[in-house]
Amino acid sequence: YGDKAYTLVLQQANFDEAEAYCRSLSGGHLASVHSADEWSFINRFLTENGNLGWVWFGLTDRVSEGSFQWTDGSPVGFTAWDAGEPNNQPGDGDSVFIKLQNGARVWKDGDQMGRYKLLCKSSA
Ligand SMILES: [Ca+2]
Ligand SMILES: [Ca+2]
Repeated sequence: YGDKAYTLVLQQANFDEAEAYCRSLSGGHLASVHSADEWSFINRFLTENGNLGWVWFGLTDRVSEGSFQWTDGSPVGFTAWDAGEPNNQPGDGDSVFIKLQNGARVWKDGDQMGRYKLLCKSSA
């Protein structure tokens, strides 16, 4: 989408491992999302690649509880939280993953040690 490359990694990792892997790509971080159009693109991408849910992307409030930031440092604007999220659970709900439920993808904060697949965004 735009001038970025998106890479889906099917091997499961915790949030830190996921971000570290994405940083090994040129200009890479766990994916940030900045518009409804980009979110639609990511939804299509995950649908076409195994109809995946349970995927890490780049949102976290580990630095300051309750203040979510993208790991690539870009400003937070667009969000697609599930109803009732973020609820800072489980744990502190430090890191956010994409969940597929009832045929739609939503954002949920969860335990950063959870092991999920990952979506990176890097320079094309
Ligand atoms: Ca939290
Ligand atoms: Ca939660």
